[in-house]
Amino acid sequence: MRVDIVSIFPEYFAPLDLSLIGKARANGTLRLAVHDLRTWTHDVHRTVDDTPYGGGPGMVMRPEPWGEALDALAPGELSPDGHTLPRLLVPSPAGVPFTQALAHELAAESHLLFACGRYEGIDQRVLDHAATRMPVTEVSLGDYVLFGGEVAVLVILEAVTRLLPGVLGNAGSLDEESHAHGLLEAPLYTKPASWRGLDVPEVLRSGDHARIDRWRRDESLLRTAARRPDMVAGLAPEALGERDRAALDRGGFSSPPGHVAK
Ligand code: JD8
Repeated sequence: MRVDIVSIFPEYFAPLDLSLIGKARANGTLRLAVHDLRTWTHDVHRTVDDTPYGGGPGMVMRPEPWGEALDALAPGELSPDGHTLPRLLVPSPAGVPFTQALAHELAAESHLLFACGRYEGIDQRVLDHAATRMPVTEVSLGDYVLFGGEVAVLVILEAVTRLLPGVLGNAGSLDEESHAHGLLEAPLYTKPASWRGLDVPEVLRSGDHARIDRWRRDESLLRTAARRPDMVAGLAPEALGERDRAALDRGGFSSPPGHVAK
């Protein structure tokens, strides 16, 4: 997969040299380039922002440097070669929520282009113009306010890169994490069996895999009901069996509507 990132803070992306993302870059799975938006300014001050039309606080990113950046990185059919039509991703608190499902969708693309806004954001015409030449998605990490899009791009790239073929070893391939089966994961333990007076739950040391599976399932259900009632409410009725409903009931949680026991 090819990835281009445009930002006024290219130094933000230094962590992408590290760990498994760094390895994916080194072995060619991920071809990543970070670009300084100011490359596409022409004035002595390398200006990228100006005051908002209509008034209001702060500054807005001017369209011209963004237009030139996108022309250079997504030139379309007229390009000399080596260029593919990218999907443009623009982090914004007004975007669609970034989810594991969207991470899977992005992992199937051949070329992603990220535009990192700062200040109050980017002039809308940049996105409107880009949308006439390539798919554009405004994406939000969640309902809290960041200073700009850089951290969102780090998060999105980490979630996407680990889905690329060959990035995770066998350990990860089967896992398909909490968000796939719709529940939070049960707690984890390792050695020693007793630590500072706290013991690993006996069931996990019993070797009884049926009991262990049932215990983990109960813990997942109770955790999810306590922390993410929205996820429990969103489960398909057939996702909860009798024993699941009994576990929730023992924990003082009511199960969402489902099949009535006969
Ligand atoms: C991009 C500028 C800051 C946004 C005024 C100052 C994502 N989940 C998320 N929260 N915030 C962002 C995000 C914030 C950004 C930019 C993403 C560019 N800002 C602005 C509008 C209100 N502040 C985000 N993804």
